Parts: sequence; structure tokens; C-alpha cells
Amino acid sequence: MQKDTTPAIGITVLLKDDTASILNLETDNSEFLSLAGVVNIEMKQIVTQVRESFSSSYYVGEGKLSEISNILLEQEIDVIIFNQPLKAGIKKNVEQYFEKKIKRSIQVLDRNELIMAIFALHARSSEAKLQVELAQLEYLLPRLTGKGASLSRLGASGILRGPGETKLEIDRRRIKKRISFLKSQLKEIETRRELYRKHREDRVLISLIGYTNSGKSTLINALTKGGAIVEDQVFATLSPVTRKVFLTDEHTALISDTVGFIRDIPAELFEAFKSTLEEIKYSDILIYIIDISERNWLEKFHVSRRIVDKITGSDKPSIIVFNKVDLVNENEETIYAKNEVPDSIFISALEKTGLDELKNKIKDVIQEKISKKN
Ligand SMILES: Nc1nc2c(ncn2[C@@H]2O[C@H](COP(=O)(O)OP(=O)(O)OP(=O)(O)O)[C@@H](O)[C@H]2O)c(=O)[nH]1
Ligand SMILES: [Mg+2]
Repeated sequence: MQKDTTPAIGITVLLKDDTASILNLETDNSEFLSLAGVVNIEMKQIVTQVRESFSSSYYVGEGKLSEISNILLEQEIDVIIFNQPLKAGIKKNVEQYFEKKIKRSIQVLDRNELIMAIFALHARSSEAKLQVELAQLEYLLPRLTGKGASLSRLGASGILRGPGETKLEIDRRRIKKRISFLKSQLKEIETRRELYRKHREDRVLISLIGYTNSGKSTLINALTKGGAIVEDQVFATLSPVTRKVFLTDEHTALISDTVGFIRDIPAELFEAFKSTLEEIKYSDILIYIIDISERNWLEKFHVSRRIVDKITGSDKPSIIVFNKVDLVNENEETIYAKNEVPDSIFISALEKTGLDELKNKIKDVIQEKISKKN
């Protein structure tokens, strides 16, 4: 069955001296396309502009906005999405620009709203639902205008509909009240989690970490009795699962899936999901999963590393795993990866290859940890 999609224009703005982002433009734009696709937004075109500095009124230049106005008119499109987070004032300016220029009300979304909409769509557990709603309301609060919440304006087409959607129309005071209610509910869940954590203190805990869609849930299923959600979509996992993994007859450990990472994860989402992400802090071993079939895997790996550093603040024993080797040319890609990241392991979680080597490596790291302790 064909899903109803909403057409939109995407906008990516880059700075002239940000050579890394310019080089990465193609893959970043394709990530942008797929993010939009998850919430049924069909990006008809991505307009890119390279500038000396971001425009303080519209982020993008006025000339570009005028160009975009024509496309919106010609193709009868009502939604534009910036591939960056926008300040509240800028978003309003852009909306007002279109109202004046083409006499149409254009829905202006930014990257943060897009990512939060995906989280809202995928939230299944009650904790994840509370977390997403909290993030959306925290983001919305300083952006409320007399017109009502922007996120809810797309509701009719089904996009961006998620937990909290109806709440977005209520006034600031009620939103604040709702925020403190959500926080208290989450606090309760967190207290329960702490109790559970104490309960399993004597077990070795391993966390799987990596960019979204790298194959973390597939790996946890391959190593254990399964049950984790696997989808070819970003942010499939919002509620991590923990499973027992048998390393040898006498060695077992607990292994946890985590929320996938992405560049510029919205601060509000990061805050809201902190308790979920903090599981990483309590792990004994971190396993980084890198999708070797992604052209810019090195950058994605750096993104994950930076996020983990922010959470743990310290070095933990880590194992670096390249996944999806079945998709790449054995010689070219793996030799390059081995050079960049020595001592890494190559697997296909899907085809279940390299898993014994990974288990042995985990066992070695555990043994090293124990011998250091004694
Ligand atoms: N070809 C191939 N595909 C894989 C492999 N591992 C995972 N995939 C596919 O990659 C997609 C994402 O896998 P997931 O396990 O859901 O990825 P994840 O890291 O848990 O993703 P999020 O929970 O969204 O962050 C799915 O379509 C998997 O079937 C692999 O080794 N080879
Ligand atoms: Mg997953």
C-alpha cells in the first residue's frame, strides 16, 4: 500500500571554510533525505548554499529564499526543512518572508524537529514516549507563537504525529505543568532502573554503541536469543534491550543495545534520553559498531566517540567492530579500515560471520580487566 507522503524542499547551508562538511555534502544530504523519508516527507529537492557566514535573518541568503519561493509556487509545496537546527527567531523570519513574498503559509521545519518526529514515531515503550514528549515540549516552549505549535500543523497528513501531538496546542503554562509531570514520571522509572542495576552489579555489562542503522540490534540478536527490533530505518531502537550472552561454557555477560547516534543530536533529546544513554556509564566494556559499507564511516565513528565521551567522561575498555563486511570489497575496504583502526574486528551480523572472533575478544578484555583488578 502506498503511503501518503508530503512533498518538501530541503535546505542545506554550509560555511565556506568548513571543508570537512563540504566534502561530506553528498552523504549528508542523502542522510537528510532518508531522515525525511521515515516520517513520510518526500524531499523533492535539496537546495544547497555555501556562504561566508550564516545569515542572521534567514540563515540562508535572501536570494536563495527567493529562488525557493519560485520552486514552492511552481510545485505547490508547502513545507521546507532546514538540515540544521534553527533559532526560534530565524524560523519565524523565514515563515514571515514567505507569507509576504508568496502569500502562503509555509511550514518551516528544522533538523531537530525532524529527528524528534522520528523519535516520536518510533517510541514504543512508555519510557521512550515520555522521553520524546519531554524533548518536544522543551523544544517547543521557547518557540511558541500566537499561531499555535508548528509541529501540530502537519498533523492531518500523519507526519510528525506522535506522543504529545495534541498537547502542542495548549498554552505555555499547561506545557510547563506537563513538563514537570513528565520529569517526575521519568524520575520514577529511573529509580526503578537504579534498583535493577544494583541487582545485576556482579555481572559484566557490555554496551553496543554506534551510529543509527549500523546494525547494533542485528548483532545483539545474532549473539543472543534475539528479540531486538531490526529495521532498515534510522532510530529503530529507542528502548534498549539487555540480554545474556554466552561467551564460553563458563563465561556469560549481559549485553545492551542503545539508542543510535547521529550528528548534531538535538540537545533536548539528549537531555530527555540521558537516563537511557547513561547505561553506557555503568558498562564494563563498550563495543563500537561501525557500518563499513557507509562511505563516511570514519566520521560517523567520530560522532559516536564524541557522544560517548560526553556521557562517560572517561576511558572504558572498548572493542571496535566493523559490521556489514558482506557488503564491501574484502580487500580495498577492510585493508583501509584495518589501517585506520588497528586491532578491530570484522563481522557480518546479518550473515553471522566473525562472531566467534568477537566473542573471544570480549573474553580477553574481561580477563584483562579481572587481572588488572587483582
Ligand atoms: N548487509 C548487511 N546488513 C546488515 C548487517 N547488519 C545489519 N544489517 C541491516 O542494517 C539495517 C539496520 O540494522 P539494525 O540492527 O536495526 O541497526 P541499529 O544499529 O540497531 O539501528 P537503530 O536502532 O536504528 O539505531 C537492517 O536493515 C539490517 O538488516 C550486516 O552485517 N550486513
Ligand atoms: Mg537498533
